[in-house]
Amino acid sequence: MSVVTTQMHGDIAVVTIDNPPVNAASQAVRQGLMNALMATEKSKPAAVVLTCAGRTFVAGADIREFDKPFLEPGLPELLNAIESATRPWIAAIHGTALGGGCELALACSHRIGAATAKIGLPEVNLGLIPGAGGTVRLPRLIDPIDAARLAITGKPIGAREATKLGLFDAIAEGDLLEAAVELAKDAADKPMRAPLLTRAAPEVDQATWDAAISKLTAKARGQNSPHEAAAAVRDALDHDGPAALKLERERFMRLKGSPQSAALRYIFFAERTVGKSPRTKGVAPRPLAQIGIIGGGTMGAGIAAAALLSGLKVQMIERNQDAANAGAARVEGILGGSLKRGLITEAKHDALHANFEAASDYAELGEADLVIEAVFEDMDVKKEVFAALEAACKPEAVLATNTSYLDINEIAASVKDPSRVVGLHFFSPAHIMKLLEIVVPEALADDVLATAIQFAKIVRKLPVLAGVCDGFIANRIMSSYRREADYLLEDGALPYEVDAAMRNFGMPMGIFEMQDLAGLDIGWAARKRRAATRPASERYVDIPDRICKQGNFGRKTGRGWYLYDDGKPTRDPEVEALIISESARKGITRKKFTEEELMARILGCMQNEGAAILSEGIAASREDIDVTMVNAFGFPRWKGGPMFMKGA
Ligand code: T1G
Repeated sequence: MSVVTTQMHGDIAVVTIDNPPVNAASQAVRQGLMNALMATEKSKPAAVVLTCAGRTFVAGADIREFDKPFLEPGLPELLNAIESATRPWIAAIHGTALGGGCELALACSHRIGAATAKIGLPEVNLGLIPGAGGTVRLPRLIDPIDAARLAITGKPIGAREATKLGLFDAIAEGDLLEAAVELAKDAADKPMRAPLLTRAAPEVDQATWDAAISKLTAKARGQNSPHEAAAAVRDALDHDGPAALKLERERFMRLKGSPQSAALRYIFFAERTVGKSPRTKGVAPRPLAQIGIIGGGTMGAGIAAAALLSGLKVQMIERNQDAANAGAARVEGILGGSLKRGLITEAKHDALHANFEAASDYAELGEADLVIEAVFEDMDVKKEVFAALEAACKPEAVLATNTSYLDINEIAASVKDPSRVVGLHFFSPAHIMKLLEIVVPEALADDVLATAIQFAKIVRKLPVLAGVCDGFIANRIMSSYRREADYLLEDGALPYEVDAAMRNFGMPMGIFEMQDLAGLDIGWAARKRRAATRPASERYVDIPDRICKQGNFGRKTGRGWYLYDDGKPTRDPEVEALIISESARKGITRKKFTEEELMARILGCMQNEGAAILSEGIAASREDIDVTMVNAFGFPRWKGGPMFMKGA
């Protein structure tokens, strides 16, 4: 059955694309559209409505075709043909018209959106720029600075903004198709609009342009595509349509062959392959309506907010009512922030509160389907909590721990039915960070695993399955990164050099800055906890302990690895003297490292730890590791992840 069909609605031809799941502009879709265009050019309907079946208008070119041989008709050729049609073409947009979908809509003479429709040019997220006229047609339809914003940020806009900017002609009040047919009839009675490609581009003075572009590309860090998108739109302003189209295509093809685009396309699909397990095929998850959270601290409140914002009912339990009230206040702080930023309405904010209660009696949890503990990171405390949960909750309730390194097999063994215990490791702030490590203990039941994965979907988290070990995937790799950075200090580097190297590599901040932010006392407590089991043969760097013993824990004490006189990190000569004296005390001749050497040492240790994680079966694939590192610690997406960089 063709993925493109045409029906007549009176004298309006309605062309429908039906290519699930997102109507990507595959070769079959492009060929189907070309055939529909040829046919309607012959049959001469009054006008044509272009619509899509399923959940969304065309969400882009088919990314899966990028690494395959090119297949005619190409999207640019098809869009030029549609734009030259002798009758009006009306794009009826619902869902998300993205990338090639937005460009297809631009090739049409009119555009009408459902009220909930979104439209954008997210190609930069794949290391690309629009490759079928988006950077040329858009600035000829809307303000060029707004056109540049869509191309550079990759962020879609809603129907209201699209209409305000002139990208949509209208928003459908009722049924989208009916409204589109009415618009088509109206357009049929009017002179044809001049194709965008034939229109002169507006003038934008260089100073205004430069100021806008530097703001829009400020967050690009080491990613090239936002800058390339800016240059492509500038080309569109400086050349006529056809010439600009040629320049855009050349730029697109160059980027499509770039390592950054390969990495970004890899991580795009990697994020859609993780969180699946053969164990849960055909296994129904348990019900998930009522969630219990034990602990109202930062993590507990963040998890509660994430669950509330996803429509779940939440009960927070703390050790007494004062602590419960404090936890509730933290949850309100988050929800109030969402309200202030316009992310939720007043009504939604109030409805969320109606779904939330904070108490101190475990007996309140009798109806909870899933309870997540986020209490103090101490095994005895956790076991007490699980014993209380076992007594209070219904037997089919799933019991989860948010521990970031304790042995979940041991926690599970402390209850009668260990098959109901799973790890749900959130990253702080839990209502914002996308990654959720689902830690799989040995005794876990398949339907409990399915329930954990379903929970991740409901709270819109990115689930990665991890085996039980110290630190699971994320913190285990970061611990190896931290150890290697300490070794580098003894071997000759200074904190600011290591941090500068890793910032230039693309990390959001250096490891020493990060530790100062989190508090050096956290790592110190972990090292003391592991002291008894640390292999005597393991190289141990005393420098961080020496800093902690002086009571210097980072930002919160005004100094740690760095000094924080006015809140900004500056080099601390006493720390650097301590580092140099430690090398001498250990008889190490310090050496000067280049930035590349520092990056290589750290990337190498991440890759070695990742290889061990794979060989131990803690992670099932390199995608699990790369998705974790990109989403938990800001490993540069445009590099794909430490394991992608290592090669297949
Ligand atoms: N091509 C192929 N498959 C795609 C796809 C695409 N463009 N977009 C999504 N999928 C698959 C995805 O892999 C998953 O597959 C399923 O659809 C559901 O996706 C010429 C060159 C549209 C907002 O960058 O942002 O056009 O796992 O899980 O959360 O200038 O998908 O089910 O087998 O993400 O509801 C530009 C990318 C392409 C949009 C839906 N377009 N997609 O999100 O579902 S380049 C994009 C998304 C381009 C032109 C250039 C999201 C979504 P499976 P999902 P979702």
